[in-house]
Amino acid sequence: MSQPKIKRRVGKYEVGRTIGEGTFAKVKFARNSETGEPVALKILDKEKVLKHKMAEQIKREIATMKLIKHPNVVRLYEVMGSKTKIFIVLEFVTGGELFDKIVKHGRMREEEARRYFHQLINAVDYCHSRGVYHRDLKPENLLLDAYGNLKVSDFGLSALSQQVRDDGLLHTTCGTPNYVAPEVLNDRGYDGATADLWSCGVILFVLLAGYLPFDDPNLMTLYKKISAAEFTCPPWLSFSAMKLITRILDPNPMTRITIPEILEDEWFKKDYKPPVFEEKEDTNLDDVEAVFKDSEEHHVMEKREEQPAAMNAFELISMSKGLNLGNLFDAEQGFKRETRFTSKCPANEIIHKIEEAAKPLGFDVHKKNYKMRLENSKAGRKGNLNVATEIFQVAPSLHMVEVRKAKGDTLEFHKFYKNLSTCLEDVVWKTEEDMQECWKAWTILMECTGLVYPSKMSIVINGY
Ligand code: 3AM
Repeated sequence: MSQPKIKRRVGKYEVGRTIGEGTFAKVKFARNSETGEPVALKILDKEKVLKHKMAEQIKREIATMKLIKHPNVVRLYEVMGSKTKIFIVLEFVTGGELFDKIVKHGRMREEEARRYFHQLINAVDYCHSRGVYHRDLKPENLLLDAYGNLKVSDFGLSALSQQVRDDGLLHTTCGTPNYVAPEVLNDRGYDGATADLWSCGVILFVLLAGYLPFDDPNLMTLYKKISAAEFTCPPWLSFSAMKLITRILDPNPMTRITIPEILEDEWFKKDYKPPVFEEKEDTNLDDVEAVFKDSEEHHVMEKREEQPAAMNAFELISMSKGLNLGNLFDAEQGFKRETRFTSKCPANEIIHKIEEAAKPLGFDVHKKNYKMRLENSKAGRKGNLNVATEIFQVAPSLHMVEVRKAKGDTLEFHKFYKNLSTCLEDVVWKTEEDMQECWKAWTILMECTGLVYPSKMSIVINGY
C-alpha cells in the first residue's frame, strides 16, 4: 500500500504534482533542476496533436509564442517531445484565476474591471498583431501573477483542443460555449481576431455584472441567445460601459468593434497606459522544429526514479492536517487543490465510507487498489469535477488519506470536500487542534530523550 514514490524527470525538469487536467492536456508543476525555477508543464498526446491538419499552424503559433515576452501573456519557455508526448514548458503563475475573485467577492467596481480589461486587450492586441489567435478565451485562461497582474494563458495553443474535421474547418470539441462567438457556434469557419474580441466582451460583462450575459441550462436555447446577442445589462452599469459592451457583443463579426476602435473608446481610454516591455530577440526555435520533425535523436529524456522507501511516519503525519477547511487556503499557492487526513480505520472501511459519502453527492466511484477516482456526472463551472483519493499506510493501524482535485473547478472541490468531511467525521483520526497537541507532546518527548526529529517534523513543530 505505501508504495515507493516515483520521481519523474523530463529533460532538465523535475516533475511534481498535477495542477489541472483538461480533455486534451494535463498541467503539472515542475522545477528546472539547473536554475531551481518553477514552471508549469503542459503535457499533450503527440499522436492527437500531430494527426490533425493543424500541425503546421500549431507549430507556427508555438514558434511565435516563444518569441513573445509580453507582461500579460504567460511565457512559453520551450517545447520538448518524447516518442508519445509533447511537453510545453510555461511560466508558472501563482496568483490563481481571475474568476475566482468574482466567485469569492462578486462583481468588480468599474475601475478594477477596467484595469484587467486593459491588460486583456493589451495581450490580445499584441498576439493578434503577430498572427496568433487564442480562439478559446475563457475564465480558466485568465490567471493572475503574484502582483495581481493578468496573464493570459494558452495563446496559440488552443487550436490543440479543437479539431479539424473532414471539412477542414475548426470545430470546438468541448467546454462551455458561454464565451464563444456566434460565428464559431454556427460552425461556418471564422476569423480568429473578431471571435477573440467577442470573448473579451463576455469576460468584461462578467467582471462588471458578476454573472454571464448568455446562460441557459438548455444548450439549444443558449445557442439561440448567443446568436441573437440577446443579453440585458444590469442597471448598475455606467452608460459608457454598456455602450462598449454592446459594440463588442455584436453578433455580426463584420460590424463588431475592432481593437483600434476599442483603444479609442471613451470608457476604455480612462487611465489607460500602453504597456512598456522588451521583446526577446535572440530566441532559438530549434526545439519547436525538433518536436514537429519527430526524429528520435531529438526526443527528450524521460526518467522515472524510484525514491527510497516511502516517507516515514513523522513526515506523513506532518502532511496531514485533519479535516479543517482552513487548510484549503494556502498563502503561497492560493486555493489548494489537495488535502490530507489521517485515520485509524482499516483501508477498506475508509474506501467504503468515502464511497458512501460521494455517491449521494452525484459522484460515480471508480476504485483501483487503494486509489479511487470520484467523477461527478453533472458539469460544473469548469466541466465535471473529478476527485482522486489515495490511501497510504503509515503504520499497521494508521493510514493517511490524500484527497486531490483531478479536474474541474477548485472552489467546487472545496464545497465537495466540506460535504465529504461531514460524512467522514467518524473515520478521521486527528483534527488540526489534536495534531497541534500531538506535536507539542512529541517536542517534549524528543527534548527529554535527546532524540533528533526528522527534518520535516521539526519544521512543523517550530511552525506552531
Ligand atoms: O484546475 P484549475 O482551474 O485550478 O489555472 C489552470 C487550471 O487550474 C492551471 O492548470 C489548470 C488546468 O489548466 N494552469 C494552467 N497554466 C498554468 C500556469 N502557467 C496554470 N497554473 C499555473 N501556471
